Amino acid sequence: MGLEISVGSRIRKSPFFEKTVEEGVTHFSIYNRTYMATSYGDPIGEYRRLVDGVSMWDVTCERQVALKGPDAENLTRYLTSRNLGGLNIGQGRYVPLVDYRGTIINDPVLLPISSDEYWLSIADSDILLWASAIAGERGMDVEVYDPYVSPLAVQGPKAVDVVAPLVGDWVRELKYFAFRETEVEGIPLVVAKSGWSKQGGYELYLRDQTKGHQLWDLVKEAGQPHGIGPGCPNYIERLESGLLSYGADTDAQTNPYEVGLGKYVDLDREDEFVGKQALKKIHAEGIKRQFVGFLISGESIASSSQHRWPILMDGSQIGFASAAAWSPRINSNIGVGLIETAHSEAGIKVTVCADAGALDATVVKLPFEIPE
Ligand code: THG
Repeated sequence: MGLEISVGSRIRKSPFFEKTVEEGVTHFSIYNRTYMATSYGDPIGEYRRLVDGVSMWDVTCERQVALKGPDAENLTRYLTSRNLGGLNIGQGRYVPLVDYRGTIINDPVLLPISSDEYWLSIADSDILLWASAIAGERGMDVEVYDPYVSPLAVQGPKAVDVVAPLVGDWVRELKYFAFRETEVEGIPLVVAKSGWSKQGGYELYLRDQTKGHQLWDLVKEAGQPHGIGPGCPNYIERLESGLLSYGADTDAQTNPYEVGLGKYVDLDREDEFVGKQALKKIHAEGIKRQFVGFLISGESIASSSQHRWPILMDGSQIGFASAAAWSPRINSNIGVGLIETAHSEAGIKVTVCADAGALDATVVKLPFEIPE
């Protein structure tokens, strides 16, 4: 049955949208009310390109929420459980956000643009509404808005050899999550060492939405000698690397401790932040679920399914798998998911109720071990 989703004007199109279509994109998802390319029809080829070479992908859906004004820094600190210490302009950080119940509501990358301007580069939930409501209720002197900036990711071991000739050799020295504002052939960019893969690479944040095609072509051309090709936030590589996918791996009860983000919670901070009291309680009581990996038996399974797969132990459900796929490097099916802490130790045998039937699986720690 050829079910299709209509492409209309109420969902945002990226400035690279036509380029992705020209490159042969076959699937989109919707993320932050934006079309997000998720496949070019060749999952293993796209994976290989990322792991062995270089891939470029459109993450316009990772919207920026700009906080600007005298209280921008106060608001930033109040919104996240992380202790930001001395914030350095030009040095980004991963800053999970929780609500007043201590539940994760987003896991943005923070970009301190200047002393009175901070961007939250967000995952899939409405942080603009959240941040502007909190700022308004607290009477803070800060503007909260979408600055219309669209990231283009260049990822893979050869990404540096594509981006350095284009932008400058200084990108070779950038620390992880560090960034700088620059221009390439008149295109205003923020260039960051970041991206949702563990293969290394950069994100080029496009600041002029009329120049998407031009930027796409420049990157593609610079990447030709290195075999660059189009890709998407990669389903298989992120599983292997144990990168969290907010909204896929998390549910309406997930707290940071369950999914390995406890290191971004500082309960000893003297200042208040959203969720502090709830997180103290959760921490004192101990977590009931844990985010783990699964090595899953059987023939190669297609990338996951439309639903979460129940995980059983001795016939009772102990959690769910939120994503699963064949891993070419591990040479096995793998998955990730949240299961009861009591049964989350590495080596425990479980059953994954996949679409195609019950599969034997073993619990492993994240990230997966990748053989050389
Ligand atoms: N790009 C941009 N914004 C984003 C994402 C992105 N916002 C939402 C989402 N993706 C954020 N999620 C992550 C999760 C992990 C990492 C990056 C984005 C990551 N983590 C490293 C790790 O786990 O090893 C480093 C963590 C650290 O140093 O603290 O890279 O893709 N623009």
